[in-house]
Amino acid sequence: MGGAKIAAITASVLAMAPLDSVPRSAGVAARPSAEIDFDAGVEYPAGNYPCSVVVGRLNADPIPDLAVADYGSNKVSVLLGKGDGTFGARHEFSAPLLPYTLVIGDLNQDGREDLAVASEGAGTVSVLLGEGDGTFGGRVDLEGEGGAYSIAIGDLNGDGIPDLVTANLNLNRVSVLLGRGEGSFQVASTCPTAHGPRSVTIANLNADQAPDLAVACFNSNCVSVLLGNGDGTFRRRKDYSTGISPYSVSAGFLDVDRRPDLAVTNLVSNTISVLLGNENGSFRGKREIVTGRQPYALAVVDLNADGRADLASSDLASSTCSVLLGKGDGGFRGAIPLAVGRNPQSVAAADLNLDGWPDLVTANTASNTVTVLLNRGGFRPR
Ligand SMILES: [Ca+2]
Ligand SMILES: [Ca+2]
Ligand SMILES: [Ca+2]
Ligand SMILES: [Ca+2]
Repeated sequence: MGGAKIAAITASVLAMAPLDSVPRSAGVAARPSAEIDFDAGVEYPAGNYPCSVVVGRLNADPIPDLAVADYGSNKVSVLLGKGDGTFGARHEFSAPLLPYTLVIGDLNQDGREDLAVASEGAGTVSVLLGEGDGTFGGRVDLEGEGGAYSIAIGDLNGDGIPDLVTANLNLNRVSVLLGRGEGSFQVASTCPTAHGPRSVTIANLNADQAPDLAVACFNSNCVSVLLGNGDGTFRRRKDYSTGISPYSVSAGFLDVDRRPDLAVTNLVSNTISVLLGNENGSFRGKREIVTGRQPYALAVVDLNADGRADLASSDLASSTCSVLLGKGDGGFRGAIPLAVGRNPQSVAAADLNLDGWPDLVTANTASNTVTVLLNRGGFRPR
């Protein structure tokens, strides 16, 4: 169905609103299309220049919470969910200089979620051990290689303990940190990538059981794919062409063949490159999907419950979150822009109010906020 898309919601409404200490509604209906149905975005204060937002369960209840890397204030902000899609007051925890991205996982195997933060300025990865009540105790700064802009979490060597991998922008490689299980890590290996690795994701891209890596390489307009050996080491990379200035990469099933595909945001092209996966972990058939301006990050998620993965991008220059509904064949419908705070750099998808519909949250670097977009669902799969 080729339903007409309504024009972009103006972000200027948000841009002119004063920043205050209480959450506020964007005041515009974020419902530009009958194809999706979202409430207007609600903004919550974060720290200074929030670069990255992730969702996890940081206290004892089953309600999703938010953790934010506040690049400009050298903090991590935690906002605990209330269960209805709203969030409580922000709590700050210390991070090293210029925290850029973060991940959530139980790093010390005590049943409580922890944080791992990649700090650009300090060149370290820091572990903040969770107390299980939404607070974090000791911070452990791991020896890093420097320039770690992006971090991903997963069990890379199959021992059941979460491991970390960082994309080290200026060194043109990724570093693998294998977890020991008590919250400490050893730098196990480094692997060369193409020039300018900005973002790394962990996914099983071929038919074996070993996790693989995909790395968006900003300066060489490609994604480097490193197939895993299952022991924390990786084979020599293969590069696949993207649009111009690829920033973030995510994996997901974007067509029907159940082989993982890749989606990559391109800052200069204002597109997402879709690369369809082959069974052996190689990729084919690059398509360019138009987003808002300067898409930094993206999420792969089925927003309209039709069984087909959709995409959501955080478009920095247009201050939108673009929703791109999947057709199930690797193609996508036209971008539906949702208004968020100013200059969003990060987006995450999760069911924040536990109604069964995935919601979206962005981290907005210029308004020092996160925007929560609740998915009202209600439409019917076609
Ligand atoms: Ca823990
Ligand atoms: Ca492991
Ligand atoms: Ca869908
Ligand atoms: Ca929901």
